[in-house]
Amino acid sequence: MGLRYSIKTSALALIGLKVLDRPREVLKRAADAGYDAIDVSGDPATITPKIARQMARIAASFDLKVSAVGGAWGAWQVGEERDLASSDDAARTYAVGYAEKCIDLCVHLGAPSFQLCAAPFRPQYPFSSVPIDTLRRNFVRSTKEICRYAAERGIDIGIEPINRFEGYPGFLNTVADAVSVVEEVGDSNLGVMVDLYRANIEDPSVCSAIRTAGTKMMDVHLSDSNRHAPGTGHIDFVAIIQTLDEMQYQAYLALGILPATRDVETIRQGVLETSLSYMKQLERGLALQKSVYRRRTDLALPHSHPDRS
Ligand SMILES: [Mn+2]
Repeated sequence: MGLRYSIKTSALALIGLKVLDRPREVLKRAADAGYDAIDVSGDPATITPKIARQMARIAASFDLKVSAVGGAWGAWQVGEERDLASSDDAARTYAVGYAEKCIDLCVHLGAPSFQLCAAPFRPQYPFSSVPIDTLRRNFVRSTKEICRYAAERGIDIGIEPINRFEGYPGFLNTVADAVSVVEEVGDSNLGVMVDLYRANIEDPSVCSAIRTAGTKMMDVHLSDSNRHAPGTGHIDFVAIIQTLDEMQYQAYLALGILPATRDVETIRQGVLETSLSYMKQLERGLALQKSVYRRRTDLALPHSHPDRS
């Protein structure tokens, strides 16, 4: 089926491969590991247009595309408030401005899409201090502004639902929430990014999250239930690959592991060795199943059983 794989630059940084410090060496390592693309962390304050264009050129020299720019929305990532759902209009506008700078970064990098989240500055668990309707109204307004800016530059926007611990409990936690916001905004350049680790926490099942996103799905963010390498947790990747195959999914699976362990050697293996080989072995397994069952139209593939969805 030939899925395409991208690697987040933030995952490479976990093992000391910082793309801004040593772009040629780091991008070569990503290409040698078998990735098709990189997913660049949204840091427009550091990645100037010149640096971005240079990064894209070096990536292209190794046959790597730039699949997306990922938003740094969490306060832990940047230490400042970037809250698209804020009722403080100055704070909300500041977050929209950050998104616009990241959209410019997409243009310089040749990345087709940028990712949005609704992330409060302070944790809200277990209940949001702001009514859900208010959060939604603010977020929809921000998203409309961002989509307009992005459309003028040929960039797509993907909303990534996040769990109650990182986001707002009750708002934009599930893929169904994200799809309903996409439908309300109604812009054609707006879709959903499905993060498997996060969908595993809040959605009915990871495969149902993927099906719910359907044709609105942009990239899939790849990690297991423990946010470590695929195969180390309890997400059913056979069922996921089969679901993506049935949907004729064309975009990327972007590896974004962030395990609790700080053991650099196991993270290195996950980033550079095991994740891709594991996924590609499962793809080969599915191809074998399909060839066995091709002539037996009376039989469903083993993993098509409804219990697996
Ligand atoms: Mn993600």
